[in-house]
This record gives sequence, structure tokens and C-alpha cells, in this order.
Amino acid sequence: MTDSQDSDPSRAAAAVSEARQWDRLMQLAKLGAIPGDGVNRPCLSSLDREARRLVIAWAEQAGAAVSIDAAANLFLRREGTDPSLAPVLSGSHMDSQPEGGRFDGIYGVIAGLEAITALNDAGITTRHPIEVVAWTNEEGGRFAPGCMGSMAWSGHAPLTSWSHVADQAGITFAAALAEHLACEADLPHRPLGGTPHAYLEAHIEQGPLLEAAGRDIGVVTGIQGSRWFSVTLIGASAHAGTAPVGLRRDAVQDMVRALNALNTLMHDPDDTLRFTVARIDVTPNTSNSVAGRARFTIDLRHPDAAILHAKGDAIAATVHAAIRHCEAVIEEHFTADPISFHPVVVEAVADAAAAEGLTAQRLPSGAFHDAQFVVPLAPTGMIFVPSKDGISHNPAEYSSPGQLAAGTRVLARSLVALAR
Ligand code: HGY
Ligand code: MN
Ligand code: MN
Repeated sequence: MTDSQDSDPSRAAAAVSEARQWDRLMQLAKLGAIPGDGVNRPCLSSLDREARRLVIAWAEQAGAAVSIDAAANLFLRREGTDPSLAPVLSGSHMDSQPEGGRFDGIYGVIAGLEAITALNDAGITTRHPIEVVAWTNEEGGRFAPGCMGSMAWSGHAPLTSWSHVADQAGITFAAALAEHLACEADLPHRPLGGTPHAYLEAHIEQGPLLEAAGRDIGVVTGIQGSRWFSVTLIGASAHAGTAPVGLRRDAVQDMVRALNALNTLMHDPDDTLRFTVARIDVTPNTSNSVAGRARFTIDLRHPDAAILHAKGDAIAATVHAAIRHCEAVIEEHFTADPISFHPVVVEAVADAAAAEGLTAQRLPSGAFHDAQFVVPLAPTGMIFVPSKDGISHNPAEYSSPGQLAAGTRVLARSLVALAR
């Protein structure tokens, strides 16, 4: 076998199996399946562990070395000809939204596994090792905020920052993580952190652009900025029948006033700014007690850092000016500035798509991803495949076996090029 053959990216891409990848995704979709072809697989749950064991078994069949770190990030390592070199990292997340789809996150982990399996099948060697990673808690559904695994791994924030965060059952992140690590005590441990040679994540677009443009591949140029806040309004519960309205400190009514004011603050005629309030908790949450407390979340996104900061920094004053009878506590839980991906990785993806004869378009990501926390540490990029009707964070999320395999062929090519 000539040298070029054992490092020929086209042989790696040709060895990608659409059927094997789709079959694995459909097996994983059964773990946490919900009606409408959806998935509810919370991070650090027994379902998450069951899915990880399935992936670990496939990885071991492919000869990969499995390890986890203190944040339960899972690594599947394919050795390079020079083990001392920094690895090329690829992967995504395995946790889902409560009413998520079969592809968000998990596709990038399975695509990474499929890529290293295809390299094995094609007899490809790379100088740099290649590692596939499954990051802990990207979604932030069970424990907010998201991206805890990649933030802890990259040093963006210490793992202990979120120890006290509790899920809806009152279980803290620290307790869930400790339980999880105990269940996976048989797996080798590695230190938290690292400096990869490069990082490349395959993901579904989760938006409508590629499908509308009729493009096979998204060459992702960057990720818009995101900020997560919570607003807690503290009033006083009272009897719905006897308490005069004029004497009430009604947290729901003040929440309505705050939301109306925030909608005005966040109005964007260009529809670029993304302002979402989608989680509301009311206490005591009965129909005949005036609400003593109301807590709502804010998910704010924008591609321009100045606008993201100006609008986010105005939230507190806007809420305080709008409410009448409650105290307000505004907290920020997640701050991720807009990032641009590294030209070396962006061009590797563009070249790989062209070499595969696929149509491609450059676009920024509207969704956040673990990749954004790897950016300060190594050349980083992403590959998108189209999402049917742009739907995601919804059971109807869909990408076809062919679309997913095309993304994985581009990933396999790019990994060979980056790990050369
Ligand atoms: O919310 C996001 O952008 C990601 O899909 N978790
Ligand atoms: Mn995702
Ligand atoms: Mn998601």
C-alpha cells in the first residue's frame, strides 16, 4: 500500500457506511423515545448511561481507547502514528432537550465514531491521534446552563460553579455527577482539560437555511452570542377570594408587566435578535392563591457582541422600572460571546465538501454548541447537514440517512486532512 493510499482522504470518505450510521442513530433513538419520533434523554440520567454504554461498545469494537474526565466527558481515542502529538478532536453531545429530536448532538458523536471506524476499514493512518468526545450536559435542559462539560474542560468556568444547580426533582448537578461517575467507575479516567491540535464538530443545522438553498453541507463560519438570565419576582401569596387587588403583591401580574417591557426592549425589526422566555415557575402555583413568587428564564442571542451586551445589560433596569409590587432578583447564568471559526478548519471543510462533489454554503450557527468553548484552545470548526423544515428541539426534527452520511464523509475527509 503506497503512502498516499494509507492517508488518502477519499478512501476514508468512501468507507463511511450510511447504513451502519443510521442503524446506530435509530438504536440510540430508542433510549428515551417519546411520541412523534422524539427523544427525551436527560444528561447524567440512567438513559444517558445506557446510550453511552452502547457507544462505548461500538467504540471498543473499533479498537478505540475509552476514557472519561471529572466532568464525565467521554473520549474515544484512535491512536496516531505519533501518539505524542496533540489529538484532533471531534464530537458533540448525547443529552437531549425534554422534547428533543433523534439527531441534535448525538449525530456529531456517531458521525465521529463512524469516521474513525471508516478510517479503520480503509486502512488509513494519521500522524495525530483522533479523539471523539461526548460532552456532558450541552443542552442545559435538566441542569442550566448548557455546555457544562465543555466549559469545565476548556477552563471557561470551574466545574464547581454549578454544584448547587438543581433539576426539577431537586437533585443537584454535583449529586447527579457523583452518581454518574460511580456508575462509570470501571472506565479509565483522564485529567480534565487538554489542548487539541484541532476540533471539528458535525451537527444538524437546526434551521431552514441549507434546505431552502438546496445545499448539502453547511461550512459553519461561527456561532452567535448567547446569554441566559433568570428573573425572580418576590411578592406575597394571598387568598384569591378575599385579598383586595389593590393590596396584592402579585408576582404573576408583575411578571406580565416585566415581560411586556422586555418585549419592547428586545424588539428588532430586522428579526436578528433572539429573545426567548420559555420556562416559567410560579409559587405556590394553585389557582386560588395569588402568586407569591414567579421565576422566568431569558435566552438572549445575537451575532453582534455590542448589541448582545447592550440589550442584556439593560434587562435589570427594564424589569425594575416595569414592576410595581415585588422585589426582583435578576441573575445571569451563561455568557458566550459570538465566535468565528478558524480559517484552517473552515477551509478544510469547504475543500472536503467540494472533493465529495457536494454543494455547500457558508453560514453562522444560530444555535450554540460546545465548539464555541474549544475556540480559545485550538483551531475549531463545524459541519452542518440540513434539517427538514428547519425544525429542531422538537420530536419532528429530521435529517435523512443520505444527508447525515454526506456530512460524515466530509467529516472523515476533514479529519484525515487535519490529522495528517
Ligand atoms: O440552545 C442551543 O442553541 C443548543 O441547541 N443547545
Ligand atoms: Mn446540539
Ligand atoms: Mn440542542
